[in-house]
Amino acid sequence: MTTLIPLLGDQLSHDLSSLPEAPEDGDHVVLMMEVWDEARYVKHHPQKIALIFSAMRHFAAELEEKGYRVDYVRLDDPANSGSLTGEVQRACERHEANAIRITEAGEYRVMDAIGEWEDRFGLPVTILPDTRFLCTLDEFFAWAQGRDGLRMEYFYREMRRRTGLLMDGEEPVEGRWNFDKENRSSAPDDATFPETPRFEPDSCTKEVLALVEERFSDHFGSLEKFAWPVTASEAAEALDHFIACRLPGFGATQDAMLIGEDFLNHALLSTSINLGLLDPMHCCRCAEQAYRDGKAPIEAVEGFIRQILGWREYIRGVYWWEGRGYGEENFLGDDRPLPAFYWTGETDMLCLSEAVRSTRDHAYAHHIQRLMVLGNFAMLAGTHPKAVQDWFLVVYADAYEWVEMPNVVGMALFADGGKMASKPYAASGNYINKMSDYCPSCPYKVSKKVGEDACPFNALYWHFLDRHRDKLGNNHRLSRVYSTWDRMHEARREEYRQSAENFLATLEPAEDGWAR
Ligand code: FAD
Ligand code: DLZ
Ligand code: SF4
Repeated sequence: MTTLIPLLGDQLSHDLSSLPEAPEDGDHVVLMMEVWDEARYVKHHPQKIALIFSAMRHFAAELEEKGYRVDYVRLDDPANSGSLTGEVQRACERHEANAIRITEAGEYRVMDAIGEWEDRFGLPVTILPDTRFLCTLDEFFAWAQGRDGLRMEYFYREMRRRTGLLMDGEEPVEGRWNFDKENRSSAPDDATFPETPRFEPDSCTKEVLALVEERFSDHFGSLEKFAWPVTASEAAEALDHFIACRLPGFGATQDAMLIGEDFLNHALLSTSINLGLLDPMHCCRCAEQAYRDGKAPIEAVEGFIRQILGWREYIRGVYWWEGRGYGEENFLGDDRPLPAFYWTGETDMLCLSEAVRSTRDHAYAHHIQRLMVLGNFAMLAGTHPKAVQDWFLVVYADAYEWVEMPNVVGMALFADGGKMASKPYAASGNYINKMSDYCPSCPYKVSKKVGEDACPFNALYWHFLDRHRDKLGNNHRLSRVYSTWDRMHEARREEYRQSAENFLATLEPAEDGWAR
């Protein structure tokens, strides 16, 4: 009785629910497959494909070393059918499997494929929950049931209580749940940041890099600076380095942006956590320990833990709670194609060209660049949510639909009409100027509100609020900005409208073929 255990590219955890605890527990074969369909359903950044393939190959070797039977299908295997279903079918025949066991996939698309296997192959298929999250889907659904808005802050408090993280008995440590106010400073111009560890490619990764270079050279992004952790031990090293060197400054510079500083004090751990190389609870516990040992301040540690225990779990819950239709939402009725510069980086707006450059070089941009520069601009310009989703899914090494899509739809674009955020994350150039050192070096003038050389964010901000007044006008969190707008002379308002429209007319749409 052979059980086939297909293990997906983002399921690289030794305690995965589908894996037997010990290799000798029953007759089974673990199937891992590099397939064209997964590598190409969107045109992922080459670093993302290389990261996944290299991490898969390293993980397969670790399983074999522990004594598991592993069947690993490489992308360039001439018999490779190119799809997960095709490879599972071939493996069932090769190993005369009587049953299939798999841990649930992270997204609807792959779950749909798995759902067909039982009928297709005439074998029992057991789908086990993914236990690598800190909140089960049933727990999340119970929390979400009957609520009007799904506010992350309340979910997060419940998770703190449930896990005991940063709790003194029933109370949050230092008497507060959230230290965000302390985490909104801009980075001083002379700030220095510790080097992030680079994980130099070993021979396995080099082989993968050559494969990816050859097969995916038409994708957006460069492979040159590839330095991601590809094993659990490298990921553990990255975590230790972050806790010791960057966590203490994490809070203070969390929302800051600086020219040429692509990482600041960010953790760079999302790729490892999402692949399963790092356990999210372990990350939180290590950060908490640093606080308890007096090595990192509460605002840094609370901020970091909130990202993982709060945001990450909440985003995943929203993805499954809202259902597949969530990706179709378009509350603001936006229909503009994605501007070409998201792919080419060719724009004079320095904040945007810097964010695209970092994205191209590292398959990474930090949160505030994603939300307040790239996302904010896409929303202010009225870009179609599907085009924005495709871009975010393609370009980041940590992007999987379950995490990318709610972040784009609910957080960046307000395309869900406020299920996640109580107001749009819309900002003018003033915010970017406050949080970064970009504006003095930008050809646009952030202090100018309208006209050809004015910072485009300024007029776009008002244009956005004005054109969506029917949908946003009664949002009480926007009442002050709408009063400001109403107090302006009509001639001034018209200048803003005209300036924004003149700018929008200059935006070149992206050519087809970059994302799919
Ligand atoms: P840090 O800033 O150091 O944060 C620590 C950890 O917290 C991250 O590693 C991550 O695991 C978690 N985290 C923080 N914020 C979020 C969040 N909003 N959602 C989920 N986890 C979070 N994150 C992804 O993992 N994949 C994506 O595809 C993705 N797409 C995004 C798209 C948009 C429009 C926005 C606004 C955010 C997106 N994020 C995504 C969330 C966040 O930007 C990244 O997790 C973060 O930038 C990763 O870098 P880091 O590890 O240095 O994170
Ligand atoms: C993202 C990805 C890529 C690029 N390639 C593979 C692959 O070749 N084989 C595989 O098993 N998984 C891959 N993945 C990850 C899957 O797409 C992932 O399991 C789904 O996105 C669900 O989160
Ligand atoms: Fe960005 Fe405007 Fe500042 Fe230029 S002036 S960097 S466009 S915010």
